[in-house]
Amino acid sequence: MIRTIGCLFCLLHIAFGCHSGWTSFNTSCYHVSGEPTSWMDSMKMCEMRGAYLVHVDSASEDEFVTSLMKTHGVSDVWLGGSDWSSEGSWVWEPEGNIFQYSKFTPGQPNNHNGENCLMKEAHHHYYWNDKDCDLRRAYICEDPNNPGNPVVG
Ligand SMILES: [Ca+2]
Ligand SMILES: [Ca+2]
Repeated sequence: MIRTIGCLFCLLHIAFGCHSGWTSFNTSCYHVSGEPTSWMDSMKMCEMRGAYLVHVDSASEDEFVTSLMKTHGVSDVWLGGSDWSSEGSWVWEPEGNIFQYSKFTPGQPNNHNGENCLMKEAHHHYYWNDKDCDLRRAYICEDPNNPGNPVVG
């Protein structure tokens, strides 16, 4: 039954889906950039595309992002989380929503030398880590308005 519903969504996405270069998952479209970019510049690049640096709100979305990383051959990506405004309080930027879901590597976040930006790392089994915001890495933008999703609200 689930498989049938999934296929129905696939068909809808072919007709009304995400723009070229973007991948559909639930109510959002996602774009992977392999261009090594700082966390702040990643935020800006996503905003220029009418999106935001990806917010990972569930285990299923986290698994989807992992699959995107594998498909695009990127080992580390910036996620849109930060504890920049209040040390130890992790929020999704730019709105500042507190994490409802998180998947930090054991021992992380450790604020090593003042790390405030959220990265997902292949060499830590795709778990999360706080990292130096100035590091240049790949990033994933999320556009929450998936035109292929028939559910409104
Ligand atoms: Ca920190
Ligand atoms: Ca860290």
